Amino acid sequence: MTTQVNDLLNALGVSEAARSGGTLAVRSPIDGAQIGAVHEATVADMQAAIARSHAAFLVWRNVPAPKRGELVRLFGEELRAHKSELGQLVALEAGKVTSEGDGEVQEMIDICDFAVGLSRQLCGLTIASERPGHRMMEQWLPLGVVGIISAFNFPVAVWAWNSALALVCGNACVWKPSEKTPLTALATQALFERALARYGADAPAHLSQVLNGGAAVGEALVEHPKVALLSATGSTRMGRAVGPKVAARFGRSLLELGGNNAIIVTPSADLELAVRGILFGAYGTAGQRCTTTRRLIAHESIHDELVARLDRARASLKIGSPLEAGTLVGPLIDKASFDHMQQALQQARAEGGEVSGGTRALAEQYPNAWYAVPALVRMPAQTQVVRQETFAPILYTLRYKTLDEAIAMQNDVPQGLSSAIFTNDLREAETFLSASGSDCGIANVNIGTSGAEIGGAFGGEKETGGGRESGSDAWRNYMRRATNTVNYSRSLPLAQGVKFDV
Ligand code: UN1
Repeated sequence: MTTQVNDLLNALGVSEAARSGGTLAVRSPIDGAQIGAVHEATVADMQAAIARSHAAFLVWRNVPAPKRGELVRLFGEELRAHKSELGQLVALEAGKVTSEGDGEVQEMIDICDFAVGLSRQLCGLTIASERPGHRMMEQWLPLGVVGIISAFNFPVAVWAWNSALALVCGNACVWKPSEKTPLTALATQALFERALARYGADAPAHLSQVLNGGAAVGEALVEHPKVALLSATGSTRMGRAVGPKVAARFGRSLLELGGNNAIIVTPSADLELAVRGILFGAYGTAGQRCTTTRRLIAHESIHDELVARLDRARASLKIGSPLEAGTLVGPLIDKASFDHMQQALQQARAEGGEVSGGTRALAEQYPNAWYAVPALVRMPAQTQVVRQETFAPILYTLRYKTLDEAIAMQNDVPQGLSSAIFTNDLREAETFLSASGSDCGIANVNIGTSGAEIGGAFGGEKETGGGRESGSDAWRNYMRRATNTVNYSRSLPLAQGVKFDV
């Protein structure tokens, strides 16, 4: 495992010195083996990095946006050329199955392409002025230093959503990755630096920096007054700590926090499609996506049949090393995660749930890793445990009588990220998407809750934090809006008919 990781890091351009001899031990969730010892930044390092980043911003903001796009285009080229190496490293460090590791790098490439196009379309409005000989317009201007805190489960793609947009928008970035995935971050940084070197002299150094370290280093990023936007992905608990601190200094934050995503299946649904959508949503990535399907709300007329089919399919999912062909469910990230899963299952039983699966798997083969049999839990009602996000492969199943009841149940959780309905009834689909339907940032019909494309805005409401990243007009988060009124007449009329004649 270590040799494999070292070969990949060499190919990706991460120096031996950067990945060994440090205090942050990195373990592969595949077998628990140590695969690196990364140097940790101090709070002072973070502060110095933010100062360098601000200096880079002062230069970069004046480079025309389409020229800034050229840097992101070159970065996208590096990612294309190294897709399989970086994807493999994601598999080794985060424990994702290879196709999902590769898919994550594809997501980075896609957002780079999107950002390059955007670099010629950072448009503001022209607005009619009530005054003769006046023109009003708005401009979108670079914002400043963008701090990015990312989670282990999408160790590189979510950073790319933020940084590709932030860079074309004229900002400089400082990245604090998850302590569980520092190697993929170093590799991404190395690829970015190659792009920077190819771009040449117009780009300032320190346009994008990565600092590995613990909570104190992250906190220094959150609290620094020069960080204009702090984009954080992770648990609602983390967001509760970060959001108020950024707000207290009137900084901007973009929060992408927990989800508790449900799929409603109605009597008219294509059950075959629904089973496939629910299986990937609930158990893909071993239940460790913020968009993972955690609840199934099925109509009482089809509930038993659907749940029985799901349960059979669940039991046949191949659990194993993500590097082996055919594996669909890899390991949990660590023991703490497995323990949380067990606690949730125990609580579910106490609340009347009937649990299938959920036990430890492959313990003999991998005594230091944490594989779990995906769990399906038939719940009598949406009890407390169902209302919380447990970052593990647990699907709670619930039954409903009327669509109104199903939608109310789907919305009756603190989180509001993703949701879906499987139906062939147009009325049901449109009701679900309407103002009185799903209250989530993402609402789908006949596809699952996870695996969103980058072209749409990504994020959700309530405890999910309200942020929108990635596609659509999410770029506006990374810019400041200036409203300009230009007077090209020879008089000075005041708005609203106010007179002030001197
Ligand atoms: C996350 O889990 O933080 O929609 C992001 C999806 C992925 C992104 C998930 N494109 O599942």
